[in-house]
Order: sequence, then C-alpha cells, then structure tokens
Amino acid sequence: MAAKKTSPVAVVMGSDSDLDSMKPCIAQLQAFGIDPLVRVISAHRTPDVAADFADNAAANGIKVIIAAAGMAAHLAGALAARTTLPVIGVPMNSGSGVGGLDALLSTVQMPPGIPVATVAIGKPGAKNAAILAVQILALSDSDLARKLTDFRKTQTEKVIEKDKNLE
Ligand code: RP5
Repeated sequence: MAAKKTSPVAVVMGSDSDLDSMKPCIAQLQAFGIDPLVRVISAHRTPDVAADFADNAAANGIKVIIAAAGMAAHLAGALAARTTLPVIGVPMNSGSGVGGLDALLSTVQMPPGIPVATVAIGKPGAKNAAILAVQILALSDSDLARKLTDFRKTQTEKVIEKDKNLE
C-alpha cells in the first residue's frame, strides 16, 4: 500500500469544480517549497469524510488547513468546528449568479468562538491563503521566514520596476 501523503498544509475544496480557482494557492505553496495535501471534501455531500478529516488532521501532521467552497460555503466552518488548527477559508465564485458573495458571507460570518480566517473571493484569495499559511508556519520555521522576506522584497521590486517603466 502506498504511504499516506503528509504535508503541513492541507488544501481542501468542496468540489473539483473549485480546482481551477485554487491553482494559484497550490502554486504559491509550491513556490515556498511546500507540497500541499490536496483533497475534495464536501461539508454537505460528504459530511462524514469532512468530520473524519478534521478530527485527524493534527494527528496526521497538518498544521494549517485551507478550505475553499462556493455557494452556501460551510466547509471551512465545519472543519474549524472540529479542530483547533488554524483554518483559512477561501470563498469561491461558483457561478451561482451572485459573484461569490454567497460564499464570502457563509465563510466569514462565523459565530464567536470558532474563527475562520477568511480571504478574498476566488483566485486572489487563493493566493493570499497560501501566503497566510506560510506566514503562520514561518513563526516557527526560520527557513520559511527567510523565504517570506525574499518574497516581499521581490514583490516590492517588481512594483517599483513597473512604476519606472511608465516614466
Ligand atoms: C460547493 O458547491 C463547491 O465548493 C462548489 O463551489 C459549488 C458547486 O459544486 P459542484 O456542483 O460544481 O460540484 O459545495
């Protein structure tokens, strides 16, 4: 039997239809040298799998969970309810006609006591979820902290360069 993949970061999405929006998240994590555990788990369609995943996440070596879902997006909250690991929620624009606002409100409006760190809708949020996960891990990982500093420096240099190109 193949060994179960382990990673400090899990990227969970409610449907494979969310994968395209979550590619920037996976790519950004990989750019920091993190190969995430990627799963499709639905709070509504596979609630038992979601519960089992959250219950065992910490024991399986996961340190941060990134959860993406669209429409009535309960995945991040449902996972956060069953683990004390930090959960980052990414609202998806599922094409429901309201541009992801449904998922944004469903993800961000957690009751006091069970936080979900909610990022922007879609691809921009997906990228930020990865960076936020790295920032959390970097608190106890000096190598990642160095990579974050470099990432910010490069980002700043790129914007200054773009500004120069307009002159
Ligand atoms: C949510 O419903 C998923 O996260 C997805 O954004 C949306 C639509 O899912 P599919 O019908 O495309 O599987 O649970």
